[in-house]
Amino acid sequence: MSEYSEKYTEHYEDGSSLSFEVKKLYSGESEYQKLDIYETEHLGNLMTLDGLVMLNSAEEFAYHEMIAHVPMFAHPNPQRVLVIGGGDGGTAKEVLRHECVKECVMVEIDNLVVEKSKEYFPDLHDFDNERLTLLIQDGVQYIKDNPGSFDVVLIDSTDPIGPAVGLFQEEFYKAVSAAMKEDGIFSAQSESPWMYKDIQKAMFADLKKVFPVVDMYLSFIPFYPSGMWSFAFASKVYKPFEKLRENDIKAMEPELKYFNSDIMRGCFALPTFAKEVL
Ligand code: AG3
Repeated sequence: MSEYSEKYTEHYEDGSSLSFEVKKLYSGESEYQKLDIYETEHLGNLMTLDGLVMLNSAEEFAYHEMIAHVPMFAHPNPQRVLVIGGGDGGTAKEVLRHECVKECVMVEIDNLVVEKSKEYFPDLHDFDNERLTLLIQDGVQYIKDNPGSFDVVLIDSTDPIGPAVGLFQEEFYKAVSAAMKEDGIFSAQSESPWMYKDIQKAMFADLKKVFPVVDMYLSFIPFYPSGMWSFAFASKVYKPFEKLRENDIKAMEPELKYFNSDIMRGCFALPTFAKEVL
């Protein structure tokens, strides 16, 4: 066993970090980023990209259920859904739990993440689902080429470094809006209010230039810095609870481990220091 750490450099300069006892299973590099996979003692396998924690198999549900089900249940009838990034397949798997979804298109730039997720995270994804269309290409370009067709768009990216930089810009959000139907809903991982406030401020300011409804919601995710993580909710028309599919939430609840109808309402409650970002 050795120790893997993600340093809290953005916020604390005292060298504190998030650490796991690990055994390395895989290490490789694609043309986009460095991918490492470790085995942990109690939390299953752990994936990092460019040294940043993406997920572990025991706790991934706190991220994937929340990025997917909040916007999905806020939409009255999501049939066509687009996932940008999310190469491990976890976000698309949650989307496909919704029976109303006719097609989930997942656009991931880096095939290495998809391949290694298949190998090391067998329960995380639903890649064989016939309603899933998996494309290995640049999501920014895909969005530009496919206007008007999606009910829900989800951005499951890494931090704004390397291949994800373009996913945090106003120009991209404009293209996302154009790719959405007139009542479309969007969500994206939006970092931690404790650690990445500057990124958040820029991101939410850009989203507000493009979408009439912009809000932030939280999940408590032990494998990310600070344990408190946020998501941006943006929409062309509907507010989060306006068209809430309450009965569908009740029907899915027994399958899920984090999301439920109380969380749907409660996750938009923000501590005062986080609210400032909006
Ligand atoms: N998406 C990455 C969230 C950002 C993590 N940042 C960090 N550790 N500093 C996760 C991919 C899961 N599908």
